[in-house]
Amino acid sequence: MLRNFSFTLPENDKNTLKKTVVLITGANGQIGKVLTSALRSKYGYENVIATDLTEAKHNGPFEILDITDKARMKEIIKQYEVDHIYHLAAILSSNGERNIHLTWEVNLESYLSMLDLACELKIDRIFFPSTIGVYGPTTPRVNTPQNTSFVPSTVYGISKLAGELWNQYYRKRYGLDIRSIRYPGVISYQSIPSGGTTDFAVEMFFEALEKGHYECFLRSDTRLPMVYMPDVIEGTLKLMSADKSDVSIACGYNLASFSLTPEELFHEIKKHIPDFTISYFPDQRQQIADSWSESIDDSLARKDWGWSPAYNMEQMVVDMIGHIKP
Ligand code: VAH
Repeated sequence: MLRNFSFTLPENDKNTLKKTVVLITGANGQIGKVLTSALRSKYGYENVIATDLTEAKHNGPFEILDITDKARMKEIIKQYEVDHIYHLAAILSSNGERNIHLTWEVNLESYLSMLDLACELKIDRIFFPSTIGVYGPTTPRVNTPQNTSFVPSTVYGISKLAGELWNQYYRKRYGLDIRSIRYPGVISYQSIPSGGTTDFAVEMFFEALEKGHYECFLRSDTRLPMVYMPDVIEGTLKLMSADKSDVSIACGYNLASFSLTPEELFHEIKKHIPDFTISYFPDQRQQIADSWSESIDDSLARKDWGWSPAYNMEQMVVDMIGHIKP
């Protein structure tokens, strides 16, 4: 005979049954778009709340959020009972120079408000994307160490470096679990980035296929570190799921994959599109690129949480063309 019984879960078990809810800001951006769908595959569509300034097509919950609006940010975090935040909203290096005060407000002040909310609302984990933009003219350009001289020359770099320092401070003083990566230039086929200095490496593919010619805004021999989007996603999720005890720093981890010059990328693309031509008209972005490094020592990321990129430049080019061509 079946017996009727009921039981109440102890408080701890209830907590383990709660699904992780993730909030992502800047979800319409180059990384945001791809990361949102990766997070949705991992945590379930309804558990990832995408936010940005304007509505875009998203398969799951979406909220309009201007990150300078702290009250709205708090409302959304409370409404969805958010556990993890990926704070991708930012103004990039080239656009940042056009409005330095807005860039500081968006990239730094809004982030500080978010850190305060994270303490108040007990957010479990935060991801803060930093950048090779924190490097500057005094930073060694080759094999840039994790800890070295940082005197960034753009407001983007200054705001990201300050963000990294606040990460360390909030981790030490309030115990916040903040994780961060210094992304190199990110190459992807899902969208064409704008407002950055490394954008040429994506634009070149689209122009090669659409027009057969690309006019590059950097000098042909400007060597910069790059990473392909699948590795960005893999690495970011790996860092965010690493054991807290393995994450030794809250400022940005140096991250490297491959480095390239516009000329090298051009020749690699030309192997697949033989009629492709290029011309060079360096603009003000050249100065920014010259202040960054050309290769990076990422041994700490490899040691702490197992960073290991899968794509080299040749494999990335084949994959990019395969996706854009159709
Ligand atoms: C920019 N893509 O060019 C960004 C990036 C590596 C630099 O943060 O501004």
